[in-house]
Amino acid sequence: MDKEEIRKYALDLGADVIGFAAAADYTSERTPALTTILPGVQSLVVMGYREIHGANESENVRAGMASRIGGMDFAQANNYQMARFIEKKTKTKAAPVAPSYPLNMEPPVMGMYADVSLRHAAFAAGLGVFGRHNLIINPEYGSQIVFTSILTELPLSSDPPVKDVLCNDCGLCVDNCPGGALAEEGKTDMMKCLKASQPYGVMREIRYFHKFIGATPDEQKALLRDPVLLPLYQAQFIGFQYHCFKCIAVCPACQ
Ligand code: B12
Ligand code: SF4
Ligand code: SF4
Repeated sequence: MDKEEIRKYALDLGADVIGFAAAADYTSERTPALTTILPGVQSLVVMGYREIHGANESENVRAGMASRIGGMDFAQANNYQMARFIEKKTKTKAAPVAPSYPLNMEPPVMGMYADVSLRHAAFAAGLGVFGRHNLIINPEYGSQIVFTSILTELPLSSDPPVKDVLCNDCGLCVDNCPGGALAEEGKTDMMKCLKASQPYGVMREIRYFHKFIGATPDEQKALLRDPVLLPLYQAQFIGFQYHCFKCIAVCPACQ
């Protein structure tokens, strides 16, 4: 099976871009070795999906979030299909990796690092370069793009790297970040981003339950009507939330 057959299948599935990276060209210091996932890994197939701009740019947080949930489900299903396609056609092993979650939540990782860094995978597969927002800018679709990847045992060569400078250093991502998470160049302050982009995440839940545990029975009754409880309840079944898309929505690169 050659790259062209895989590329065609990916585009037929609905991926907007696809690239290949030899496992040796994937460098991500903070994430585990790829062999811990697939011992015989030789290459990564990386697919990219343009995001829906109207949803990401909307002031209605549910629009962006609904679009992201749909996009993740679509991308995850395609990733699974691609892994099946490769295994069936080639009789080699393939391992699809999650577009975001599940993450390793055990200490010391605690959800901070994925098993495969999809930004570094996309970079190695020639699908883009890092911008000031520490995300990958794709030459065709800019910053509003998400990635998935499949580890394979196929000896595929890396696609040519993107050589162009795509970030013009305009600073719009930094200035528009509601959490001030991008102030330091080359680093996203994770806690600041999380506070702004996932307001009903685990930290809020812990604060709520701390308050609940220390309260009198009457205060506990009142806390059951606290306006924060319903969004926390909703977050339980929706899963991780995305309430902020500013750093990608304001980026003019490749638009
Ligand atoms: C955990 C996670 C987060 C966490 C923590 C981020 C973190 N520590 O990296 C939080 C919740 C903060 C987060 C936020 C966001 N995320 Co997020 N996140 C992830 C996830 C699941 C794992 C990331 C990871 O392992 N990071 C750890 C390692 C890779 O980071 P690192 O080694 O420290 O490298 C960093 C720096 O060293 C620096 N860096 C490294 N090399 C270079 C080179 C240059 C030249 C520069 C400038 C910087 C640079 O950039 C890296 C990222 O900060 C990935 C999916 C995945 N599996 O990769 C999505 C992912 C990175 N997220 C994504 C997105 C879109 C977002 C958000 C916009 C939220 C949203 N609404 O979607 C924000 C953007 C924040 C930002 N501007 O950085 C996309 C990015 C797509 C893209 N175009 O690049 C990914 C790839 C998901 C996907 N399937 O596409 N995320
Ligand atoms: S997702 Fe929002 S809070 Fe997080 S870095 Fe981007 S702009 Fe800042
Ligand atoms: S908003 Fe401007 S500074 Fe930020 S990544 Fe895009 S082009 Fe670069």
